[in-house]
Amino acid sequence: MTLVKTTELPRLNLTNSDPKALAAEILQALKYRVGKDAAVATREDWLTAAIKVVRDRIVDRWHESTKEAYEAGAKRVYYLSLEFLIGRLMRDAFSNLGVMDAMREALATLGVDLDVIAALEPDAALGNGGLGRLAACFMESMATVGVPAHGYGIRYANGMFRQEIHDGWQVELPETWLDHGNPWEFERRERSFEVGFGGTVESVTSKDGRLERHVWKPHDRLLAVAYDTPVVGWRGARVNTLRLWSGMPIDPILLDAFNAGDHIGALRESNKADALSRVLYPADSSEAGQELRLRQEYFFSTASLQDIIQRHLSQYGDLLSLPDKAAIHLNDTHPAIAVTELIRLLMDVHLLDFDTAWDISKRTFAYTNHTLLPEALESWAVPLFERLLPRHMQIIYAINAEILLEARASDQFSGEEISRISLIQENGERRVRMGNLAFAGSHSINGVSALHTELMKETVFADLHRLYPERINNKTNGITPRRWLFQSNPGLTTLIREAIGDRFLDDIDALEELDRFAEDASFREQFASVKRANKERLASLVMERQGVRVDPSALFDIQIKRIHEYKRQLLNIIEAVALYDQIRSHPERDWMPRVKFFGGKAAPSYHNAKLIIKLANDVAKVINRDPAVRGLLKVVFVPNYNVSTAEIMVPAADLSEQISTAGMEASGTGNMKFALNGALTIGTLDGANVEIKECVGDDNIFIFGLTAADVAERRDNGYAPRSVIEGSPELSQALAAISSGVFSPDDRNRYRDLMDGLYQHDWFMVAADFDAYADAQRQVDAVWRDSPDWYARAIRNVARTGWFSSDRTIRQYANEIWNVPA
Ligand code: GL9
Repeated sequence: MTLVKTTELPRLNLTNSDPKALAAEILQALKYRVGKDAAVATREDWLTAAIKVVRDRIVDRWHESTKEAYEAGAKRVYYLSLEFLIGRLMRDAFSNLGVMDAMREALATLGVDLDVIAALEPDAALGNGGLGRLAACFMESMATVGVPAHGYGIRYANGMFRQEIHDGWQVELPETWLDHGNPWEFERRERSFEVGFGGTVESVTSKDGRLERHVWKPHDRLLAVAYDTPVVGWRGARVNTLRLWSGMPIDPILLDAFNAGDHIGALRESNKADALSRVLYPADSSEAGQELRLRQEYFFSTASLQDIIQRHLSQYGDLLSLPDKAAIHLNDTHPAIAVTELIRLLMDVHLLDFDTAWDISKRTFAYTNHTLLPEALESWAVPLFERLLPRHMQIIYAINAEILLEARASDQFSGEEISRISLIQENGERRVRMGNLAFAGSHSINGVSALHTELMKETVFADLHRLYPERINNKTNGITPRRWLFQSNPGLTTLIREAIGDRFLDDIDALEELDRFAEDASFREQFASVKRANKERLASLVMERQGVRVDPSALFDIQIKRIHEYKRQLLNIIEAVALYDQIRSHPERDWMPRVKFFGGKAAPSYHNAKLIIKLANDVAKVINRDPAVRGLLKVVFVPNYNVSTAEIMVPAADLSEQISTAGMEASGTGNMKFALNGALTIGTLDGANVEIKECVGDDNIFIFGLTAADVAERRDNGYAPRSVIEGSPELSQALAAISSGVFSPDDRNRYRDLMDGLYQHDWFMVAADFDAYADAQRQVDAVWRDSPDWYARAIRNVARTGWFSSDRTIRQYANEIWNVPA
């Protein structure tokens, strides 16, 4: 094992944070709050007790923060997101409060190892991937930069599924993160709101026959109950609230049915309510389009808005000032229904007229778009929408009339363009377009990287952008350096502190001072030994979990993210196969040992994605066993990739794979985590890779392949993958091997269709980019061979990627969208 020094992060001046006092408190908590004696306590009990002791300190800051914001009459930010991919909270909270080492010592005196209990904490996996993780980073950054904010979402009882690999195939199992209770949350039964579905809309008219208002009489009704989790900023700067809603029946049991002997039917209401917050849809960048999903979206949107309105009214007494005191942010279109719900509440409950309600709405909402993939742009069939939310359908027609009138009046749109602006898609089945609704109802619409934002203007929102040209703006994504550097890479954090001091802990831009250490040979060696220790940690994990041995001195090449054709794990696997051929045909060459790691989940209904997982495992099996490879290449698929696994894999990477088809990855955030931890990127000019390249400099990144413009042009001009494949001997050989069953001797046709797809259409341009990618990989080998140069480049990556902190992103949202100080 490589020994790496780690130093504790600066402590906060908290009362009673010396280890002795903490140990006594932990024992108290164990006894009186968990109800256990130390002699019989399980490790989970110790975990709960330790968390409760720190949680008490968080609550103190929480109340102070809330009170400060209230007394100052501060504008609040409400972040509505169907996903929060939080991961574990203990290390985050302990570290941000500066009590990590004190707690470690305190627990040690009680015979408890902090690292052991930390590993027992389940991941809160209330999200699919990048979009949900971004929401979690944003929550931490808002607390850090001092933005008073509430996150609103759903408290799924079953989060993202657990992935097992059986014989190379993905198997999905339910994730039960609440099994041992959740020591972080506070249930707020008193904070519950009614949610309705279906039914009819009645109009109330005055004596003279004028329409006064609409009254929606829902058919189904249930309650949304709040559960609050405090979110601590760095050094306890602020504590904000993540409020997650859980479904509850109004009548837990239908007694008449029960007494009549219908014991199952008696629980009908209860089951319906339960279903709303039961499971996270595991669809990634694609919509299941199912009724339950729309119900979930409305459920959490209405509860959140009722909560916001109640808070606003109790402080300010009227709703005209709502846009001055509340910024409501729509994280993708999932909460877009909130636009119509706010208007409904303002009109039907608070008796404002449509024009006023519409104006308040536009000044209050802002919307972030996270993907251009057409299959991910939500839309709902009009009959379904009308049946579940009849009043909202009326409001949609009213909004549509407004915007189409504006479009017509502007005299710049053809009939076809106007039909693209409409909230209702008319060709084929009539559908409500949620992206257009979110756009129309918001004053700001942002993309998540410079390239993505430009493409938004040119493609999906071209017409709406022409109608409202001041609305689209860019906010390049970011990641919190607390979780993704300080906590997950303590070795590197300590090394940086020794080199440039502590300023970067509070001002990440100060990382720039590390740049000159790229030229310092002794620093490079220390940097390499930190990386080595992180790689050993990953090697042990893979050994423990999978019994696979990997050599930490090999280049660790890592692609971890959802499995999707546009992310092109397939390109990477095919390159591995080609490399395997080369190593066998040219054993005399000076090959650099490499381990290719893969990790990621596939949407359960996504056939090709699941097949790609199987292929990675099949290829791994053959290559890893072949003595002719002499350990020069290994392929490892790490099962159940999640936030906690990322925290171990990211710091261990030498090479970060960011190889999506240009124009398709909106931003990416894994790319930022890797660069900040000193991995070099091999990637296309896609998403935030473009900006990473600008920050780190062309020499410190491996860029290859078609640009977004090239891809569009190739697609327009009739791209013929077959001739490309035939022109590349390495590629043809690799495809032929996979297609003919070299890696699937038990089912030789397993990959035939997948490979045929590449010959026939190759929508994702795997063939078109293959040679450029393989060349870039050989350049990687060349730089890796010259190891001081490699580490110099790695150090420059760390030094130059502070800009990708989510603190920077959040400050931009605060200043340019929300109009709150930060
Ligand atoms: C995504 C984009 O695909 C990513 O490129 C982007 O970094 C994140 C955050 O902005 O949003 N959009 C999207 O639907 N997902 C993203 O990751 N999907 C998942 O979260 C699974």
